[in-house]
Amino acid sequence: MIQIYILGGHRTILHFDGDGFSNLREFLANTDPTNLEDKPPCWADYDLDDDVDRIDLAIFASEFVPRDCLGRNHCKCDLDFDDMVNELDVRFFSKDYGLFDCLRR
Ligand SMILES: [Ca+2]
Ligand SMILES: [Ca+2]
Ligand SMILES: [Ca+2]
Repeated sequence: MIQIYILGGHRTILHFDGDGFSNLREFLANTDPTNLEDKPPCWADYDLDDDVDRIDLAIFASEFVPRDCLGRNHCKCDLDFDDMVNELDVRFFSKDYGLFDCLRR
């Protein structure tokens, strides 16, 4: 959570171009937060079946516990790469939930 403030302050959780994704998400995905057409790819398609559905939710829920994701405990649901699956990852996951055609994004 501390990294969020270092990366750009409170405004990084906002989104300015209206594409529905936060500036932090666009920063992490290397997409343009001022371009409505440039959107981050699906991150939460954990089972790689081209959508983000209840199966991905079950995978997310299995990792959503306070634990260290470093080393052998790698967590695929740590979407912001802060070595924890926490509330910020929930925010990212919830934005992806219901997306389909993930392989074409
Ligand atoms: Ca954008
Ligand atoms: Ca999926
Ligand atoms: Ca995380």
